[in-house]
Amino acid sequence: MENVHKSAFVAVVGRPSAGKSTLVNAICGQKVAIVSPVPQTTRNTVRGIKTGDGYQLVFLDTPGLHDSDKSMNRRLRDLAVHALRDADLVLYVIDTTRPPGPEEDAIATRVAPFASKILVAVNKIDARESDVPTARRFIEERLPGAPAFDLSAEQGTGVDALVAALAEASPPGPAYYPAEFYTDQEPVFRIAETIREKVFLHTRNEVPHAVYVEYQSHHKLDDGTLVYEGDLVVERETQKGILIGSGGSMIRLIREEAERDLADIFDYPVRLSIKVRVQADWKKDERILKKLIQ
Ligand SMILES: Nc1nc2c(ncn2[C@@H]2O[C@H](COP(=O)(O)OP(=O)(O)OP(=O)(O)O)[C@@H](O)[C@H]2O)c(=O)[nH]1
Ligand SMILES: [Mg+2]
Repeated sequence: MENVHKSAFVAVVGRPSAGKSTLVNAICGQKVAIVSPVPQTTRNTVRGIKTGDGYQLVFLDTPGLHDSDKSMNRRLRDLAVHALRDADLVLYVIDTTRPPGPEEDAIATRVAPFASKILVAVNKIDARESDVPTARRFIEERLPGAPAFDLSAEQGTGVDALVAALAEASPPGPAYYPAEFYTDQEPVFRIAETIREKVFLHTRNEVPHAVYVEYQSHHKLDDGTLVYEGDLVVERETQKGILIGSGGSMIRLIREEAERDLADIFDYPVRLSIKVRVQADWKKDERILKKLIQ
């Protein structure tokens, strides 16, 4: 039976900023999901695919679990909770640079019913503030016996051992995607996400959370360049001012950095045309949230 092909959908869960997206990128060997120091960077269930010898793992990178009853947060949480329920395996990412506390406690309670399919990534062991024994004690208390792997998603240390254990724990099953796939995201979604990542990296306070990218159109030029037009939608005029920057410096920085990253992601150049637009209270508009968060 050793040669049976195995596969699993793996829900990646954990508190905001635990390093879930960084870990999925490290495992898949490509930038599948955007990463930033700002909690709640991920707003969708992003799929990353890892195909190895005799196995395929499909990772569902979810928004950080966060208890708040704002409409947007409720939707983000629902995504993670559904992924948890439907997945074959759960990869619970713990950030060793922050003491567990009430947020981690709430997550441990939420994942406990799925204990039999949980593996734990004990992340950020490279960081100076990392406290592995405390994280290990927490896991032993809340999820006794769950396999746990010390690793640094950022540096890639310990990631192979985790992948081997996930492959081993997977049930027999087919490859769902061709071997060369590392994500199933549409190009226009990846472009919007890359733009949003730059906003998260270059703005502060409430601004990153006030932004979404609205796709308008795209077309290809004769030389193969893809031209993408989209709006950066914000909630207030002051945020619009910040995103444009003095003399347009901020929007230029966002555009140029995003174009540079996209040149690595795709095998054709991408040119971005981005406008900044105000739409007050978009976060309370269920229609927009439904479209954005899925
Ligand atoms: N030192 C260190 N930093 C890390 C590691 N993994 C992730 N980070 C950093 O932690 C921050 C959050 O990483 P993300 O991958 O965006 O975290 P996330 O869990 O996906 O966050 P949300 O999508 O907001 O829930 C970023 O600044 C990462 O660079 C690690 O292994 N070591
Ligand atoms: Mg993320």
